[in-house]
Formats: sequence, structure tokens, C-alpha cells
Amino acid sequence: MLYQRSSSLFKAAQKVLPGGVNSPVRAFKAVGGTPLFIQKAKGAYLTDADGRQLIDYVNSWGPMILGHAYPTVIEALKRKAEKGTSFGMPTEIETQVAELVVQMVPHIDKIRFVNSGTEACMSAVRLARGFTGKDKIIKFAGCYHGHSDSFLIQAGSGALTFGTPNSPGVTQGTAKDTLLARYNDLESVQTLIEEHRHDIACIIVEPVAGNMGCIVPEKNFLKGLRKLCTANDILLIFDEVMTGFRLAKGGAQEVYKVQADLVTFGKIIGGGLPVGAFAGPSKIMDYLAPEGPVYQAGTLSGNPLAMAAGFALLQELHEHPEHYTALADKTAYLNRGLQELFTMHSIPHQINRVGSMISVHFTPDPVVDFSTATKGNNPLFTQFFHGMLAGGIHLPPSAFESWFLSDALSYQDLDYTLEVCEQLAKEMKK
Ligand code: HOZ
Repeated sequence: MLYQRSSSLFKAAQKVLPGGVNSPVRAFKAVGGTPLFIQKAKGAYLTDADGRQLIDYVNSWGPMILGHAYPTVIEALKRKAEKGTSFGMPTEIETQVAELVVQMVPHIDKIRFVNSGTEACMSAVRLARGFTGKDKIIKFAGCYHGHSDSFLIQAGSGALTFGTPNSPGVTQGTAKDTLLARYNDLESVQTLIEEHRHDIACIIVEPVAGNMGCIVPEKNFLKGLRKLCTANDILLIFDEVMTGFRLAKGGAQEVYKVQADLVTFGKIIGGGLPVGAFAGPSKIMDYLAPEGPVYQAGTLSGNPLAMAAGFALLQELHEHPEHYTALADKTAYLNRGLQELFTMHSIPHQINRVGSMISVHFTPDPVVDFSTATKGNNPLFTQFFHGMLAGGIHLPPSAFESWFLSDALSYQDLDYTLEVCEQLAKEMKK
């Protein structure tokens, strides 16, 4: 049996962890079957608890952009760990990572490190509210900005996967301050602004959506948001937890040439360790405690291990931007191959891709927002997911997640992935 050990580990986990996991998507509920338990990973490959090697297209949901256990990251971690793992006091490496990020990302002067993307988005919104003196925020249906209360309103990712995009436990009081617009629909944003003209502190958006599958921003969508924000004294927050340092050194701001007022980052800024951050110009960032009145804090913020790993990874990306070209080429190659196979076998599909973020939606119609994303054929996705897994390909266990490629993938890995897909496509129900 393929998943014997994973299955017994899952049974043990279910006794002591709610649902047997520490983050819902991992439980495989959307696709059924036994969640994979991972033993180790190196480069482009995972080894599961049953000792099977799998080609990884999840890459810890993005940060392993150069592959797992990247040598300079591991070396930096080992060296740092010898010197102690947490002090709750400032260390030099925090400034070094901050200096590097300020060089790589456009339009930011200062950065605050936190422990996750959730914390980063939650804190950025608090700062936007404090800075503007306004309460309401606009988010987009199907976008996911972590699990802080304000964002669990038509949220994507696991919340969407499990049919609870509006989570119980979020109070009416909180929910009323989150206004919902449609992704790629500037008119829906304009209408909300007209209705709440003096009350909106910020618009938060995933510049490339990755939590309802991958969704590409239409031409002028991000530029249009910028214009609306500027005209109405609203701060624009780019949630770059997925796109930051992945699409380009400077993330989506660089790719789409749109300036955000605040940007948020996730685990990639810690080389895959538990780190998040938010950043912006001094004028806004100095509104944070201890300089300003908006409070935000954390003992593990700027943790030396996380900073060491992040510095090693970001430095490699900074010094070798050719990784981005290689990644985009590899992802385009996969895109073309998948497209040919599904077309040849008359399987209705859409493939959305930006750089090294890509996903397959099993629907004949373009997928541009929450409503079109939810029209995908989920039973077909489930069949695809399990077929690929049985063939040794690890994809996200939900149609509502982006795939993330790593530069450790070889063209042989991609060809093998397409071979597995070809076998499967012949059997997939139309
Ligand atoms: N919701 C996360 C991806 N968008 C998955 C987190 C995890 O299970 O690690």
C-alpha cells in the first residue's frame, strides 16, 4: 500500500491534533484519501513517510524557490544555531536583512519583521487604520490574507476549500468593517468607495491571486486600484506573501510597475522559516511603536535563525536574478505541455500562470475571480490530483491553491511530470 506509514501517522495525529493537522489544507479533505506525512526533502524532491520520492510543486507553499534544504540556507542555519536560538533582544542580522530587502523591493524605506504572513497582513491593516484614522477595509472575494478575523470574509485558500469562507467566531462588529469587492472588477471597488467615501483606510489585494488557484490580474486592474486609492486617500496594501521575491526581486510592484503604500511578505523572507514582514515608506512605518502610536510586538520577531536563513536565500536571489528567468522558462514549458495534453484529450481546462505561479482550473471558461474559480470541476481535479500523486507528483491538495515551482526542478522532472499527466489524461472523465 502506497501510503501505509502516512496513514498510521495520520491516525495517531488525529487523536491529539484537531483533524490530525496544524493547518487545514494539509488534511486532504478537499481531495479525500490519506494526507502525506513528509520525512525529508532535498532540492526538487520530497520523501514521504513511506519512503517514496515525489517531485514537489508545493514547495512549502512558495518559499522553497530554489528547492528544499538549499545548501547556503542550511549552512547559515547551522552556524547561527551554534550561537543560541532566540534572545528577545536586537541582533545585527535583523538590520542586514532589512538593508537587503530595502535594496531589492521598490518604494520601501523600512520593514518590520513578524512571524507569519497572517501577522504581517493583520499588522499592516492595523497600521493603515492608525495612520489614516479610518476603520473600514476593502478586500476581494477569494483572496486570502491569513486567518486574522478581518480577513475571514469570503476568504480563499483552506477557508474556501472547506466551504467556510466566512468563519464562525468572527464577530459582526469585525465583519462590518470588511467590505468585499470582486477581483479584476474596478467598478465593484468604485461602488464601495462611493458608498463609504470617508471611512476606508485601505484596500488589501493579492496582486496575483494565489488562494483561489492562480488568478492573473487583468491589464489595468492594479493600476486602477492605485488611482482609486490615491484619489480617495486610501492606502493600497499589496499582500506579497506569495508573490514577494517569487515573481521578481521586487515582487509584483516591480513586475506590474505599480507602487503600493504597504507590502506584506511571508515565509520566503525567512528562507522558509516562520517569518513574515510588512514594509513601506518611513512616513507610514514610523507610525509604528515605539516610534509612533500603532502597537505591534513579538518575542520571536526578527528571530536570529529565521533571519540567517532569510539572508542566505535573499542574497542568492539578489546576486543571481537569472533564477527568475530560469523559473519562468520552466513554468512556461510545463504550461505548454499541460495545455497540449488537455487539449489533445478534450479536457475542458484553463491554465493560469504568472512567472513561476501556475494552476489548472478544470472549466471551459476563463477564471478571473472568485465566482469563476468556484465553477471548476472539483471531482475532475480530485481525480487529477490523486493520479498525479500516485505517479510521484506532489501538487497542492486543493483546486483553490496555486502551484509553486522551484529552480531545483530539471527539465527531466518536468518531462516526467508531463508523462504522468499524459497517462492520466487518457483516463480522465471528460
Ligand atoms: N493556506 C495555506 C496555503 N495558501 C496552506 C498552509 C499550510 O497548510 O501549510
